[in-house]
Amino acid sequence: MGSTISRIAKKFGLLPQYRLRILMVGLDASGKTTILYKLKLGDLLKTKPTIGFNVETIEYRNICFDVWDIGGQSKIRAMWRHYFLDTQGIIFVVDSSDRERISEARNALHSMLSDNELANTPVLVFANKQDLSNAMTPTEIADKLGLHCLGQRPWYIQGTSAHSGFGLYEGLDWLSNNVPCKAEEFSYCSIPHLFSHRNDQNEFDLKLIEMEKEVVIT
Ligand SMILES: Nc1nc2c(ncn2[C@@H]2O[C@H](COP(=O)(O)OP(=O)(O)O)[C@@H](O)[C@H]2O)c(=O)[nH]1
Ligand SMILES: [Mg+2]
Repeated sequence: MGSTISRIAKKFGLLPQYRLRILMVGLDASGKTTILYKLKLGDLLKTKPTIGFNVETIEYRNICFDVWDIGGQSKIRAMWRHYFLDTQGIIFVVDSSDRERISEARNALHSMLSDNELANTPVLVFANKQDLSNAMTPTEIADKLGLHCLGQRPWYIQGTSAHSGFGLYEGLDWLSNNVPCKAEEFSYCSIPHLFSHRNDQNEFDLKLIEMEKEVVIT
């Protein structure tokens, strides 16, 4: 039944054909949540530091991007690895104006990519906040993050401004062309299945939410 509906929907171009599980990470205040809701709503939201995660499905060019925006404060960064399973693409967000923490961003990126679960997973870097006058260029950020040392792993850096939306869809274009996806990955876009990726996901997510009580937001 499901596959018949899928075939009919596909034929008439009614529903997205693929869904991709994308993890969006980066240091706190790099702009992840702003990007997520700019893509989702086309609008700017006033954000507060993300404790735990936000997840939204973004439909673009016949693809459903399930984007998990995971909090980036140092205490929460240790938890990123719990989300790696089944991840097909990574968006790593950098605040291009934050020269002081670019080496911290580099360390966070390389430490994450050393995890076996993410071997060969394509990495899209959003060099965000390009609207700020003191922003580093994407080329400069690529050097400072050591992207040229990533070997065979597909990577791409895109200058963005989450405020204006500049560059965001160009980045998704690159991801959609570089994430290996198979025809059988076709499915409908609905949020509930997101929690079926792993049995202990709910339990783990609850732990993250619990952390709200512990983490001091500065
Ligand atoms: N100027 C500028 N500010 C941005 C941009 N993206 C995010 N911000 C601001 O950066 C701050 C942190 O953004 P947020 O999305 O909460 O960062 P997160 O911690 O990575 O989720 C907020 O005040 C945003 O309005 C951008 O492209 N340009
Ligand atoms: Mg956030």
